[in-house]
Amino acid sequence: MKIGITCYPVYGGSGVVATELGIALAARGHEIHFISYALPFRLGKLAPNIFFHEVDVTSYPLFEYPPYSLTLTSKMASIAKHEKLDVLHVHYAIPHATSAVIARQILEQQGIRIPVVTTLHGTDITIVGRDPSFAPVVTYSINQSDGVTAVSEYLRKETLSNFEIDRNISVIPNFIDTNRFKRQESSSLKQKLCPNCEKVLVHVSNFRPVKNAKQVVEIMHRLKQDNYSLKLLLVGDGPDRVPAEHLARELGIYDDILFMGKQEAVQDILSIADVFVMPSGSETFGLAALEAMACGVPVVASNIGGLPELVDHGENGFLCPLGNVDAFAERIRQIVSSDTLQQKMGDAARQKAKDYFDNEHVIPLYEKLYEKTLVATQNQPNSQLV
Ligand code: GMT
Repeated sequence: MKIGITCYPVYGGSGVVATELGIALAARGHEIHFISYALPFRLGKLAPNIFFHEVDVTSYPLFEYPPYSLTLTSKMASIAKHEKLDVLHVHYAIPHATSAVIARQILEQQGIRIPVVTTLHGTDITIVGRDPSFAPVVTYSINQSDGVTAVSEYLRKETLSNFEIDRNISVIPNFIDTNRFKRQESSSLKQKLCPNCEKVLVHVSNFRPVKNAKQVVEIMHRLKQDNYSLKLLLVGDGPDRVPAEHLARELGIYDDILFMGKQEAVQDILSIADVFVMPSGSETFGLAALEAMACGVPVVASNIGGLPELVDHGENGFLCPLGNVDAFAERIRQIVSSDTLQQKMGDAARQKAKDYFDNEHVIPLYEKLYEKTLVATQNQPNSQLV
């Protein structure tokens, strides 16, 4: 199939999922056209059947706010027509689903039919989408899509209970290439980062307030009070990085933490991790936790959102009450003080990633959905075309 994919190309779970999906689909023989304002950061080298179409953000003195959604719409319509796309798959409702629905209408006027598949990721529903200034357009765009997916059962239910949705939403979870994300311990990396053989806690995020990065520092502080030999690796960057650095200095534990910033080879860092910490205030799925699990790392996470669908409490990690720093510290203490428990939970984490979220299981679900929407669109009577 020829598939157009639109996503936010910058750091963020939805962009990662969309990009990895495009790469995986291309590896299965599909032709992929990314349509976005920048090259998706995880794309790396382009394969012969992966194309990128950049959307200009038109500037004109009259436009105090350049209408990106409209240039995106035009680009989608043009690429779909000239590249003869079979389906447009957009990630994140605002504005991508809206642009795709209008692009489809433009093409219908030219006698061209193309189904729109929308994947809901999280903040497009749980935070931004609920804002009354966006809610009507989110509702419309979801209802007008030919196929809609949510990344967890939690997000599916949230969408249905917060918006007036009159169509089916399928759950297709985040996925992972377990051949790439696997534990490949590098003793030299461990030696360099943790010269005193400390146990390693890892947190990976974009440091948006919803990720509660400062709580990770507080948790580390609690653990250090008990004289545990620990190192905390904080990977990623964003608004809460500097406040987290300040807090670490204030608490006198700055030297026990490495603020590593954005990193490409996350799997190498996860491979030397003993526990992954995710105290998020909202998380529809928790892709970063899945990456850790695939690398055999037990996860200690907030008991919220879609995280209970990923982390089985007591099996492959622990779920803690939101914001309860003491509970997080206690659970981490439990894991790092028992090699047997850590090994058992790490193995169970890797097994869950392989059994439920491997590319091999999840990518075909998208392929089936594309085929279904394509058949339904082709079977529409001509009178339904404008
Ligand atoms: O997590 C982020 O900050 C980015 C955000 C996004 O919308 O790009 O990620 C969401 O989508 C990911 C991929 O489906 C999920 O794994 C994340 O849990 C979800 N983030 C939140 O719900 C906060």
